[in-house]
Amino acid sequence: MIDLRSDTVTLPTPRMREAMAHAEVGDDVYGEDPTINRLETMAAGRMGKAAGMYVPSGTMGNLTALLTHCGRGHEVILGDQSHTYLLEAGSYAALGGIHPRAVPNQPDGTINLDHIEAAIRAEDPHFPRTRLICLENTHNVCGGALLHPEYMAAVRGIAERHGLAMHLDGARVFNAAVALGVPATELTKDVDSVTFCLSKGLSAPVGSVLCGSEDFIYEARRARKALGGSMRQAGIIAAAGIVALEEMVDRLAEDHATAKRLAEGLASMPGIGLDPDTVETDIVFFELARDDMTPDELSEALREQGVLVSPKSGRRLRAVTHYGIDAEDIDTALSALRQALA
Ligand code: TLP
Repeated sequence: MIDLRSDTVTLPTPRMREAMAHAEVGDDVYGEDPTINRLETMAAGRMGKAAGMYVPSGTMGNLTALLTHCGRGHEVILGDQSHTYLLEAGSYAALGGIHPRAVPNQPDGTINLDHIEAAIRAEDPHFPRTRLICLENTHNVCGGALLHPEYMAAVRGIAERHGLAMHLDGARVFNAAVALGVPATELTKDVDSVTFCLSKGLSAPVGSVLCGSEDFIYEARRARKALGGSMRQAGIIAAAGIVALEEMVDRLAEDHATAKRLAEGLASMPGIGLDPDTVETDIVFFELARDDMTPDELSEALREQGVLVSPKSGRRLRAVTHYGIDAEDIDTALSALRQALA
């Protein structure tokens, strides 16, 4: 199978399995797992923050961040196409009483600065209190679009003027950093907290890290505990995360090149809507621009030829490249697509 459904399907590398087999472990709830401690310190360094906290998933990273920044009745401003708003089961509202203020994402993953500013609530007992602005980089549903450091700084300016905190869902922030050729810290220096995922393009089997100040992470540990996300000898899995940070970041450029190859091939096919210039990282969204076939049918026809993609809402489908997909796989996938569309 050529599995392009997501970069979450990546399997651990041989070096990861070896590191897992030999990981030194302890009880992390006592702060005594040396492998987790090492991963957290390393992750915090890569994000330019003072502290890090290992969590089982990106969803829990974002949720612990929101629960730490906001109290019940507080409001978070976030993009209406953001993963946190659309795809995290409304967890912050269900569990934290946090009110979402969804503002339209632009096709490039940003939120218009004037719209952010206009969404900030005045002090009035009728309103929830705005507390936090969340951004996503790269932006999944906006096709892996990346936010530039200048944009992050501009949003920071708004946050500071209004005394708000900023959180970044940086599930794929290393993809953005590699595509821009800048250290990830350039994209995180303006936020108070950031979650990044080890188990997407970086190929570790489990886990994300939430990073922020010492005080913030101290509080976030209580939120993680409340969610049942404090693990014990989880150094076994964190060991793969260390290998991910050491060895798997720079190679993300290969995934961006294969995504571009896929996008260019797709754009040349009649019945497919896609501008390959908009593909900046590893995610390729394309539209099935014909009525005689649904995205589900196209995806089924591809599955029969050994290629997996994800049908999404409307006429859209998503393909994501990753470790384990090379240029030859892309060419095979493209011929399968040509055949399925014929
Ligand atoms: N995204 C998954 C699915 O949930 C859609 C995927 O296949 O892309 N933030 C962003 C931007 C994400 O894309 C995801 C996962 C998460 C957070 C959540 O991470 P996990 O799956 O570890 O909870």
